[in-house]
Amino acid sequence: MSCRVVVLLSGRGSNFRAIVEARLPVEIVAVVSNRPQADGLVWAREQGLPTVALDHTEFADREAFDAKLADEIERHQPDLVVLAGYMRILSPAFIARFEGRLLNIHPSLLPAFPGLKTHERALAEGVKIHGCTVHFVTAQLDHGPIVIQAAVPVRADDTPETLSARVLAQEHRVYPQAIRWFAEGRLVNKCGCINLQDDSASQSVFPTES
Ligand code: NHR
Ligand code: GAR
Repeated sequence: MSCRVVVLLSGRGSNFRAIVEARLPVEIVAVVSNRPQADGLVWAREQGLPTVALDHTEFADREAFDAKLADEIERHQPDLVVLAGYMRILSPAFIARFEGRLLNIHPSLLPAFPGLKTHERALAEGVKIHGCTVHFVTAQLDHGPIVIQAAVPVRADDTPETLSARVLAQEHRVYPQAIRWFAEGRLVNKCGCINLQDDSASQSVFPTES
Protein backbone atom coordinates (compact mmCIF):
# COMPACT_ATOMS: atom_id res chain seq x y z
CA MET A 1 0.00 0.00 0.00
CA SER A 2 1.63 3.24 -1.09
CA CYS A 3 1.92 6.36 1.03
CA ARG A 4 -0.83 8.89 0.28
CA VAL A 5 0.61 12.42 0.10
CA VAL A 6 -1.15 15.80 0.06
CA VAL A 7 1.05 18.73 -1.06
CA LEU A 8 0.40 22.30 0.16
CA LEU A 9 1.96 25.16 -1.79
CA SER A 10 1.57 28.90 -2.32
CA GLY A 11 3.77 29.75 -5.29
CA ARG A 12 6.23 28.53 -7.88
CA GLY A 13 6.14 24.90 -6.80
CA SER A 14 9.68 23.88 -7.77
CA ASN A 15 9.99 21.67 -4.66
CA PHE A 16 6.69 20.03 -5.56
CA ARG A 17 8.05 19.37 -9.07
CA ALA A 18 11.24 17.88 -7.66
CA ILE A 19 9.12 15.55 -5.51
CA VAL A 20 7.06 14.41 -8.50
CA GLU A 21 10.12 14.00 -10.72
CA ALA A 22 11.92 11.89 -8.07
CA ARG A 23 9.41 9.09 -8.80
CA LEU A 24 8.96 8.25 -5.14
CA PRO A 25 6.94 5.25 -3.97
CA VAL A 26 4.08 7.60 -3.00
CA GLU A 27 0.74 8.65 -4.44
CA ILE A 28 0.09 12.40 -4.67
CA VAL A 29 -3.61 12.42 -3.84
CA ALA A 30 -4.09 16.21 -3.88
CA VAL A 31 -2.24 19.48 -4.40
CA VAL A 32 -3.74 22.29 -2.35
CA SER A 33 -3.00 26.01 -2.54
CA ASN A 34 -4.17 29.09 -0.65
CA ARG A 35 -3.37 31.09 -3.81
CA PRO A 36 -5.63 30.05 -6.72
CA GLN A 37 -3.14 31.50 -9.27
CA ALA A 38 -0.08 29.66 -7.93
CA ASP A 39 2.21 28.36 -10.69
CA GLY A 40 2.56 25.10 -8.76
CA LEU A 41 -1.19 24.53 -8.99
CA VAL A 42 -1.17 25.16 -12.75
CA TRP A 43 1.61 22.62 -13.21
CA ALA A 44 -0.23 20.07 -11.04
CA ARG A 45 -3.31 20.42 -13.26
CA GLU A 46 -1.15 19.91 -16.36
CA GLN A 47 0.10 16.67 -14.80
CA GLY A 48 -3.48 15.56 -14.26
CA LEU A 49 -3.14 15.62 -10.49
CA PRO A 50 -6.17 16.51 -8.34
CA THR A 51 -5.99 20.12 -7.17
CA VAL A 52 -7.80 22.21 -4.57
CA ALA A 53 -7.70 26.03 -4.55
CA LEU A 54 -8.79 27.67 -1.32
CA ASP A 55 -8.39 31.45 -1.30
CA HIS A 56 -7.52 32.46 2.24
CA THR A 57 -8.63 36.06 1.59
CA GLU A 58 -12.22 34.81 1.39
CA PHE A 59 -12.24 33.65 5.02
CA ALA A 60 -13.01 35.70 8.13
CA ASP A 61 -9.87 34.68 10.00
CA ARG A 62 -6.98 32.22 10.12
CA GLU A 63 -8.92 29.72 12.24
CA ALA A 64 -11.86 29.60 9.80
CA PHE A 65 -9.51 29.15 6.84
CA ASP A 66 -7.47 26.46 8.56
CA ALA A 67 -10.59 24.52 9.59
CA LYS A 68 -11.75 24.39 5.94
CA LEU A 69 -8.21 23.58 4.79
CA ALA A 70 -7.97 20.69 7.26
CA ASP A 71 -11.36 19.31 6.13
CA GLU A 72 -10.30 19.44 2.46
CA ILE A 73 -7.03 17.68 3.25
CA GLU A 74 -8.66 15.02 5.42
CA ARG A 75 -11.08 14.11 2.61
CA HIS A 76 -8.06 12.71 0.77
CA GLN A 77 -7.01 10.55 3.75
CA PRO A 78 -3.31 11.41 3.58
CA ASP A 79 -0.58 9.48 5.36
CA LEU A 80 1.62 12.53 4.90
CA VAL A 81 1.06 16.27 4.32
CA VAL A 82 3.97 18.11 2.71
CA LEU A 83 4.44 21.90 2.87
CA ALA A 84 6.28 22.88 -0.32
CA GLY A 85 6.66 26.65 -0.23
CA TYR A 86 3.44 27.02 1.75
CA MET A 87 3.45 30.58 3.08
CA ARG A 88 0.69 30.67 5.72
CA ILE A 89 1.35 29.99 9.38
CA LEU A 90 -0.83 27.06 10.47
CA SER A 91 -2.94 27.46 13.60
CA PRO A 92 -2.58 25.08 16.58
CA ALA A 93 -5.95 23.44 15.83
CA PHE A 94 -4.72 22.53 12.33
CA ILE A 95 -1.42 21.17 13.64
CA ALA A 96 -3.25 19.01 16.20
CA ARG A 97 -5.05 17.20 13.38
CA PHE A 98 -1.90 16.35 11.40
CA GLU A 99 1.05 16.40 13.79
CA GLY A 100 3.50 13.57 13.10
CA ARG A 101 2.53 13.42 9.43
CA LEU A 102 3.29 17.03 8.48
CA LEU A 103 6.65 17.98 6.88
CA ASN A 104 8.07 21.37 5.86
CA ILE A 105 11.16 22.49 4.00
CA HIS A 106 12.67 25.67 5.34
CA PRO A 107 15.38 27.67 3.53
CA SER A 108 17.91 27.92 6.37
CA LEU A 109 19.91 25.69 8.68
CA LEU A 110 17.45 25.66 11.58
CA PRO A 111 17.44 26.69 14.39
CA ALA A 112 19.16 29.63 12.66
CA PHE A 113 16.88 32.02 10.77
CA PRO A 114 13.34 30.79 11.39
CA GLY A 115 10.61 32.83 9.65
CA LEU A 116 10.85 34.78 6.42
CA LYS A 117 13.62 36.44 4.31
CA THR A 118 16.18 33.86 5.41
CA HIS A 119 18.71 34.49 2.62
CA GLU A 120 18.76 38.26 3.22
CA ARG A 121 19.25 37.67 6.94
CA ALA A 122 22.01 35.10 6.42
CA LEU A 123 23.91 37.56 4.22
CA ALA A 124 23.39 40.40 6.71
CA GLU A 125 24.81 38.21 9.53
CA GLY A 126 27.82 37.25 7.41
CA VAL A 127 27.41 33.51 7.98
CA LYS A 128 29.77 31.41 5.86
CA ILE A 129 27.53 28.35 5.68
CA HIS A 130 23.81 28.38 4.89
CA GLY A 131 21.36 25.75 3.72
CA CYS A 132 17.97 24.16 4.17
CA THR A 133 16.13 21.97 6.66
CA VAL A 134 13.32 19.43 6.35
CA HIS A 135 11.45 19.21 9.64
CA PHE A 136 8.23 17.92 11.11
CA VAL A 137 5.84 20.82 11.69
CA THR A 138 4.72 21.65 15.22
CA ALA A 139 2.75 24.60 16.59
CA GLN A 140 6.05 26.38 17.25
CA LEU A 141 7.03 27.95 13.92
CA ASP A 142 10.10 26.37 12.28
CA HIS A 143 11.02 24.49 15.48
CA GLY A 144 9.78 20.94 14.86
CA PRO A 145 12.00 17.82 14.84
CA ILE A 146 14.66 17.92 12.11
CA VAL A 147 14.76 15.14 9.49
CA ILE A 148 17.58 16.19 7.15
CA GLN A 149 19.65 19.28 6.36
CA ALA A 150 21.95 20.31 3.53
CA ALA A 151 24.64 22.99 3.75
CA VAL A 152 26.03 25.29 1.06
CA PRO A 153 28.91 27.78 1.17
CA VAL A 154 28.13 31.50 1.25
CA ARG A 155 30.30 33.40 -1.25
CA ALA A 156 31.56 36.95 -0.80
CA ASP A 157 29.72 38.19 -3.89
CA ASP A 158 26.42 36.43 -3.13
CA THR A 159 23.12 38.23 -3.42
CA PRO A 160 19.88 36.84 -1.94
CA GLU A 161 19.13 35.58 -5.46
CA THR A 162 22.40 33.70 -6.04
CA LEU A 163 22.35 32.29 -2.52
CA SER A 164 18.73 31.17 -2.72
CA ALA A 165 19.42 29.42 -6.05
CA ARG A 166 22.29 27.48 -4.47
CA VAL A 167 20.10 26.49 -1.51
CA LEU A 168 17.15 25.61 -3.74
CA ALA A 169 19.22 23.04 -5.66
CA GLN A 170 19.82 21.30 -2.31
CA GLU A 171 16.15 21.58 -1.34
CA HIS A 172 15.30 19.66 -4.50
CA ARG A 173 17.66 16.89 -3.39
CA VAL A 174 16.84 16.53 0.32
CA TYR A 175 13.05 16.95 0.27
CA PRO A 176 12.46 13.89 -1.94
CA GLN A 177 14.92 11.98 0.25
CA ALA A 178 13.03 12.87 3.44
CA ILE A 179 9.69 11.90 1.89
CA ARG A 180 11.15 8.59 0.73
CA TRP A 181 12.33 7.85 4.28
CA PHE A 182 8.89 8.73 5.68
CA ALA A 183 7.16 6.52 3.09
CA GLU A 184 9.49 3.66 4.00
CA GLY A 185 8.54 4.08 7.66
CA ARG A 186 12.14 4.76 8.63
CA LEU A 187 11.76 8.04 10.55
CA VAL A 188 11.60 7.43 14.28
CA ASN A 189 10.94 10.26 16.75
CA LYS A 190 13.07 9.66 19.82
CA CYS A 191 12.28 12.33 22.43
CA GLY A 192 11.93 15.08 19.79
CA CYS A 193 14.93 14.00 17.70
CA ILE A 194 14.44 12.07 14.47
CA ASN A 195 16.49 8.93 14.00
CA LEU A 196 16.82 7.18 10.65
CA GLN A 197 16.16 3.49 11.07
CA ASP A 198 18.49 1.04 9.35
CA ASP A 199 20.95 3.79 8.56
CA SER A 200 23.05 2.06 5.91
CA ALA A 201 22.64 4.99 3.49
CA SER A 202 24.16 7.55 5.86
CA GLN A 203 27.11 8.21 3.57
CA SER A 204 24.71 9.80 1.10
CA VAL A 205 23.70 12.28 3.82
CA PHE A 206 27.24 13.11 4.89
CA PRO A 207 29.23 12.70 1.67
CA THR A 208 32.42 14.27 3.06
CA GLU A 209 32.76 11.64 5.80
CA SER A 210 32.91 8.59 3.56
N1 NHR B 1 2.90 26.52 10.73
C1 NHR B 1 3.30 26.08 11.94
N2 NHR B 1 2.39 26.03 12.89
N3 NHR B 1 4.57 25.67 12.18
C2 NHR B 1 5.48 25.73 11.21
O1 NHR B 1 6.71 25.33 11.49
C3 NHR B 1 5.13 26.22 9.92
C4 NHR B 1 3.80 26.61 9.73
C5 NHR B 1 3.38 27.11 8.49
C6 NHR B 1 4.28 27.25 7.46
C7 NHR B 1 6.57 27.20 6.58
C8 NHR B 1 7.39 28.41 7.00
C9 NHR B 1 8.83 28.39 6.64
O2 NHR B 1 9.37 27.34 6.31
C10 NHR B 1 5.61 26.90 7.67
C11 NHR B 1 6.04 26.35 8.88
C12 NHR B 1 5.06 31.31 6.41
C13 NHR B 1 5.42 32.20 7.40
C14 NHR B 1 4.71 33.52 7.56
O3 NHR B 1 5.10 34.37 8.35
C15 NHR B 1 6.44 31.83 8.25
C16 NHR B 1 7.07 30.61 8.11
C17 NHR B 1 6.69 29.71 7.12
C18 NHR B 1 5.68 30.07 6.26
N4 NHR B 1 3.60 33.75 6.81
C19 NHR B 1 2.73 34.93 6.88
C20 NHR B 1 1.48 34.63 7.71
O4 NHR B 1 0.92 35.59 8.27
C21 NHR B 1 2.25 35.33 5.50
C22 NHR B 1 3.37 35.65 4.58
C23 NHR B 1 2.92 35.69 3.11
O5 NHR B 1 1.74 35.41 2.80
O6 NHR B 1 3.79 35.98 2.27
O7 NHR B 1 1.02 33.47 7.75
O8 NHR B 1 9.47 29.47 6.72
C1 GAR C 1 11.59 27.38 -1.08
O1 GAR C 1 12.87 27.96 -1.02
C2 GAR C 1 11.13 26.98 0.30
O2 GAR C 1 12.16 26.49 1.10
C3 GAR C 1 10.64 28.30 0.81
O3 GAR C 1 10.02 28.93 -0.27
C4 GAR C 1 10.57 28.43 -1.49
C5 GAR C 1 9.46 27.84 -2.30
O4 GAR C 1 9.92 27.53 -3.58
N1 GAR C 1 9.72 28.12 1.88
C6 GAR C 1 9.50 29.07 2.75
O5 GAR C 1 10.12 30.11 2.77
C7 GAR C 1 8.41 28.77 3.73
N2 GAR C 1 8.19 29.93 4.51
P1 GAR C 1 9.07 26.58 -4.52
O6 GAR C 1 7.64 27.09 -4.52
O7 GAR C 1 9.71 26.74 -5.85
O8 GAR C 1 9.17 25.18 -3.99
